[in-house]
Amino acid sequence: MPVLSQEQKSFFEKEGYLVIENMLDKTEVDYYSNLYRSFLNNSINASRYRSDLSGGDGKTEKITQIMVPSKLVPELLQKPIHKKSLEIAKILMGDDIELDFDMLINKAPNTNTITPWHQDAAYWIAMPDKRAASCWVAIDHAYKENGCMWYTPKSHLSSILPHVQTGNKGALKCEGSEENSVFIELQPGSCVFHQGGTLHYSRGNSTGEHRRALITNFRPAAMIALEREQGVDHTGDRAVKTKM
Ligand SMILES: O=C(O)CCC(=O)C(=O)O
Repeated sequence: MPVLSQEQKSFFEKEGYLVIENMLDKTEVDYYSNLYRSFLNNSINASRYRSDLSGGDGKTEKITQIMVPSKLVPELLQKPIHKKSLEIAKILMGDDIELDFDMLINKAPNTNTITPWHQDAAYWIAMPDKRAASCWVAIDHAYKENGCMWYTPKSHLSSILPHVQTGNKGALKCEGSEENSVFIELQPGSCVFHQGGTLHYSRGNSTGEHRRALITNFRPAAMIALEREQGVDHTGDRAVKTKM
């Protein structure tokens, strides 16, 4: 059972993000690394949930996004990332918090393609209860040169900025800058939680290795029910759903 200090909880509330080192041990990271390889090389057929977040030309996949991997491999739900990140999310946001969706995001070697500045809430329908967080777990060492995450502290305390869609059905984008932000380098198996309103981005991958992350996303059970009533299960096209 993960334990968080009061300091960690208030940091998450005030700054909008929180790093948790070593959530997984080496054997656990190896399990995800092998499974991830099967997703990327199509031994697991995820074609209906797979797209290029870069909104590129369709020839070279630069930023692979595979939604809801646990629908295709349900055993994931019983594995350490899902179990531990849910426990931490409940500690951070309350006992009514549940998993909404999960996803894989990989930056392929030498693709040099940023994930634009955005707030996740812009992707979602407006919900009366705004509590929401993602847990971004590094499967590979994540550092500046391969596209680790950058966050703008306290940005979740302001409202949602105007977002536009990039490329061909690509990622959403708003104004943001590295200048007033922090970068979070992570060892494999470490993770960072961020809130639904926290402004974030990552640089492109200019290295010769993959930069793989598995992300779990959480919100109140009642808000997940509201989304499902409206047909939202995070497998549809990317679009701006919440405007300022
Ligand atoms: O992995 C990335 O580059 C972007 C991830 C992201 O935007 C997210 O997890 O909300």
